[in-house]
Amino acid sequence: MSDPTRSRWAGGALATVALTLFLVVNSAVTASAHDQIRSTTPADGQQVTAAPTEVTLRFTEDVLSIGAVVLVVDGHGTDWTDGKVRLEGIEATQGLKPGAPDGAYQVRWRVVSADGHPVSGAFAFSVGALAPTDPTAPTTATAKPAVVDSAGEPAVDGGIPTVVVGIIGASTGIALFALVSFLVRRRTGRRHP
Ligand SMILES: [Cu+2]
Repeated sequence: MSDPTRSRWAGGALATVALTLFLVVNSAVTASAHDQIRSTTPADGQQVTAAPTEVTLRFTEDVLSIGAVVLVVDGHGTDWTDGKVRLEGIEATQGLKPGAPDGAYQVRWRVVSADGHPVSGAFAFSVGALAPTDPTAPTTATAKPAVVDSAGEPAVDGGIPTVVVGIIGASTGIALFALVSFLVRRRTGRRHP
């Protein structure tokens, strides 16, 4: 008892699931290709005794030599950067003017990651005895820098997030189920022409 309508339905469902799976995996790979900030000098939340002459940001991959901006802003909103960002491999280094007073500083940065997407974020440090504070955020100074991608979504910190792994797992299961159903229906159809 052949049912070509059901068989076609199964084929269509399989194609849909396969396409969904492809898109999910593809977007996960794309997301993980963004450069992530790996470390900074001074470190986020660090208290240094004397004003640094420069700040350095290190990324997971080379940053493109275009569109990089680093601002180092004190509590009054004054930017203490001097000259342009120097980009070398995974490092972006920004010189500072001498004479920056003791107090809290926020480093606001934006670079173009190796895959061509802009990534940005901010971190804080302090000079002297004061603990670093973030003038723009109500959270504590130890808050992690907000790394976002071009779509404004938080970038992945160190690999594919758990939810994506879950989606991939679920999609794979559904795809396998659809494939098996499809093959079973085809075989059934052949046995009963
Ligand atoms: Cu990207």
